[in-house]
Amino acid sequence: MLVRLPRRAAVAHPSGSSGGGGCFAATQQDQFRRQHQQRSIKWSSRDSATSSSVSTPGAKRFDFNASLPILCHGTAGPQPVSHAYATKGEMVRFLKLMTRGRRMELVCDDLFKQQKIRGLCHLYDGQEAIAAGMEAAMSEEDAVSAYYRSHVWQITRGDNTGVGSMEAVFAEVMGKYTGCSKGKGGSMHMYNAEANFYGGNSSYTSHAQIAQATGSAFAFQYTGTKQVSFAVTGEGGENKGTLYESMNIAALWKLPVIYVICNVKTAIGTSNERGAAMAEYYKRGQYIPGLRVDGMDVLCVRDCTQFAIEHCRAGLGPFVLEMDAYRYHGWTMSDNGVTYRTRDDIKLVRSTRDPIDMTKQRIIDAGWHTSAELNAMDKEVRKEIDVALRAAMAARPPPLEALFDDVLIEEVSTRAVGLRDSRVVDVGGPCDGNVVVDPLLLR
Ligand SMILES: Cc1ncc(C[n+]2csc(CCOP(=O)(O)OP(=O)(O)O)c2C)c(N)n1
Ligand SMILES: [Mg+2]
Repeated sequence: MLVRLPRRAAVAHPSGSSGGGGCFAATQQDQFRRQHQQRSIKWSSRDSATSSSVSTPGAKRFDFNASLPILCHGTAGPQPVSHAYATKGEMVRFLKLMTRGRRMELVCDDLFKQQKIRGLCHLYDGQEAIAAGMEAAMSEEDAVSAYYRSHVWQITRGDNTGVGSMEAVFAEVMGKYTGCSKGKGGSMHMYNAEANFYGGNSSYTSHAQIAQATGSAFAFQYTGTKQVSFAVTGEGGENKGTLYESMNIAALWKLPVIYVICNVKTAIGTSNERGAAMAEYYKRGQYIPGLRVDGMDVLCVRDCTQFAIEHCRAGLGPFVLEMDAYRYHGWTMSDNGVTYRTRDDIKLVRSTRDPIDMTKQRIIDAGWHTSAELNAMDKEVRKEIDVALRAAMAARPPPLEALFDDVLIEEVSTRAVGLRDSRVVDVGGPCDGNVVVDPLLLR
C-alpha cells in the first residue's frame, strides 16, 4: 500500500531502534505489569500534554460519566482521570462535526430507501464521538485505516481536502465519478490518501485494515517518522485471526499502532456474550496495554486517544482502545436493528448517552451558547447538506474508459463476456491488456 510521508520534516524516532527488545517475553502477568509500569506514560502527565489543558485560557472542566469510568489494562498508575478540559471553540467544533456526520448518515438512510444507494450501506449514527474525538487528538500525518463503516471518518479526517467533503461522500455512495473513490468504491470504500485515510475496508478481507494499519506503523518506524497508525474496527472483527498476527508483530517490534475497537455490543445480530469468549476488549492485546473508553463522550475519546498516542510516540509500542459505544441503525440498512435489541434499548441510549446531546448540554451549561443559538447552527448544517447533496445528485457515474483506472495490475488478461438471458457468458477469445465489454452488458 501507499503510505504518505509527513508533510513536515521527519523527526527521529526516540527509541532509535526497531524494537525486538523482549519486554513482553515473560508470561507472568505481574512481571508484565512491573516491566510495563516502568515504561508507560503516566496519567499525571496528561493535563500538560493534552491539546486543551487546564491552563488554556477559557477552558472549562467537564466530568465524564461516572457509571462508565475509564478502565486500564497494563498501564501505570495513578488512576485515570474522570474529567477533561475544553474551550468554547473546541466544543463548538466538536458539535458541528458530529452534527454534520449525523445528518449526513440520515440522508444516506433516505438515499438507500430511494434506491439511490445500491448494495451494502453501513451507517455510523451514534458513534460520531469516536471519529471526532480521535481526530482532535491525532495529527494530520497520522494514518487511519478503518472498517466498512466509514462515511463519517471520511469527513472528520479530510474535510480540508476535496475528497473529504460531504459532497464527495454522497457522490461516492451513489456511484458518481466525483465521489472520493471515483464512484467505484461505494459506501464501504471511502478513501483519502491526501489526508492519510486508507479506507473504508471490507470485512470479507478479514478486516484488512488491522494488518494494513500495522504495516503502516512498520513503515513509520522504518522511515523514522513520529507518525502513529490507527486500525479502526468493530468488536466482532476482534475475533478474527488477523488481529492476533498483527498484535504479535506490533508488540514484538514496538510498532506505533493503536487498535481501536468500536464496541457496539453486537456483530450483525450476534451479541458479545454469544460471539466472544472474553468481551473485555481493552484486554484483548494481553501483552499490549489498553483502555476502556466512554466512546459516546467526545472529550473522553480525545484524551484517551491522546494518552495512547503519547505512548506510541514515546516508542513504547502498540496500544488498544476499546470504545464503549452504541449505534442507532442496525448492522446495515437492510437490518432494522430491532430483532436482537428492543426499541426501548435504543431509546434509552438516545436519551442518556447521545454524544451530540451531551456536547450541546455541556455548551449550554457552560453558558457559551443558548439552545436557540445551537438550533440555528443545526440549520446551517442542513443547508450545507442540501447543497452537497444537490451537487452529488447532478454528478455522473464513472465513464466506461475509467473502469480499470487505479487497478494495481499492469496487464489484464481476460476474456470478453456478455449477458445473454440474464447470464454471464463467454462471447470472445482472450484479450491481453484490454478489456472487451460486450455491448449487451451496457444495456
Ligand atoms: C469470517 C467472516 N465471517 C462473517 C463475516 C460477515 N460479517 C461481516 S461484518 C460482520 C460483523 C462485524 O461486526 P463488528 O466488527 O462488531 O462491526 P459492526 O458492524 O458491529 O460495527 C460479519 C459477521 C465476515 N466478514 N467474515
Ligand atoms: Mg459490532
